[in-house]
Amino acid sequence: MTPTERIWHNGRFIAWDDAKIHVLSHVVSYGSSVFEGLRCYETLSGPAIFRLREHTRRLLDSAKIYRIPVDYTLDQLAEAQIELVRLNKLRSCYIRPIILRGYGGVGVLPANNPTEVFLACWEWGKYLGDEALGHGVDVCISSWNRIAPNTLPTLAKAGANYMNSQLIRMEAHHNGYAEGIALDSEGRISEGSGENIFVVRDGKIHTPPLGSSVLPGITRDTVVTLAQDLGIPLVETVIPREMLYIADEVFFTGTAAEVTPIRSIDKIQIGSGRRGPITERLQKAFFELVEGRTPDKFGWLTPVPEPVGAK
Ligand code: PPE
Repeated sequence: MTPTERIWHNGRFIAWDDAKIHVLSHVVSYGSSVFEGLRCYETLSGPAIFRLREHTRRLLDSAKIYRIPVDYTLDQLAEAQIELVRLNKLRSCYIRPIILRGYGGVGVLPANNPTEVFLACWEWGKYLGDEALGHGVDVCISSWNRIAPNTLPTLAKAGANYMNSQLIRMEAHHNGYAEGIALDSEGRISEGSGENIFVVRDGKIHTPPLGSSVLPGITRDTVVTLAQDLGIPLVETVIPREMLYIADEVFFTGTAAEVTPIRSIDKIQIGSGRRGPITERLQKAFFELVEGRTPDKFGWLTPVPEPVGAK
């Protein structure tokens, strides 16, 4: 990762190297953080942040679920992210907002632990490897289940949830797979360690509902909307594990992973073993939109003004 110049902290811009917290901050012992991940794309008319309001809303929703008080409004945080990208003079980047419980009292019950808000960004390339988008990835079903209902809330994008994601991702990596797919506590398909999942059979797309312990992905919502727009039938439904093996196409969605085809699961070839036609259509629609090559008819792109000092 190449550091950028500035990080936003509690209302002001500070140097990258100064964005630090005390080791006894509540978040370090107890995992009390919520965060986001957004991409800013270089479009034909300059840099633009994709679905800024939806991501910022989910950030505040995550904080609300965990009773973390936040002093900033959605508008203020959105504005700060635009300014962050502009100040760092980036054409395209990944933005990582983080809200955490800071240094103060000790103990699980947060007492006098101030909320710290950070917004950082950096250049981030392809998530599951350079070949992933075109050729697809080889993945496995994880031996780790996704977090069960009434344990940790999966509608919150909380730091602590990613201990579960780490187990899934590390196991997959150690066994030579690009990613792992987790089942929920009922044994139904949930999601990847950092992506939502879509399954295509006989021209119809299926994706697990929010009740299957998934993160309500913004890219998931994007693909649902694009499928509707293209007239491709899509249902949100509980999906049994074996449906993956007999699918015509399976793909992941996520801010980092974008729309990534899956070519094998547990060494069983999916469909033709290559990116399928529906995946390709959705991928094309997705990239045309985020790169500003088609009209932004859903109002999902927030332009970032020219960087300071630009010619
Ligand atoms: N599920 C999980 C568990 C998840 O972490 C992500 C995003 C998604 C689904 C897709 O959500 P969305 O980005 O809103 O479409 N994972 C982020 C974290 C990646 C990381 O390694 O850090 C991301 O894609 O930015």
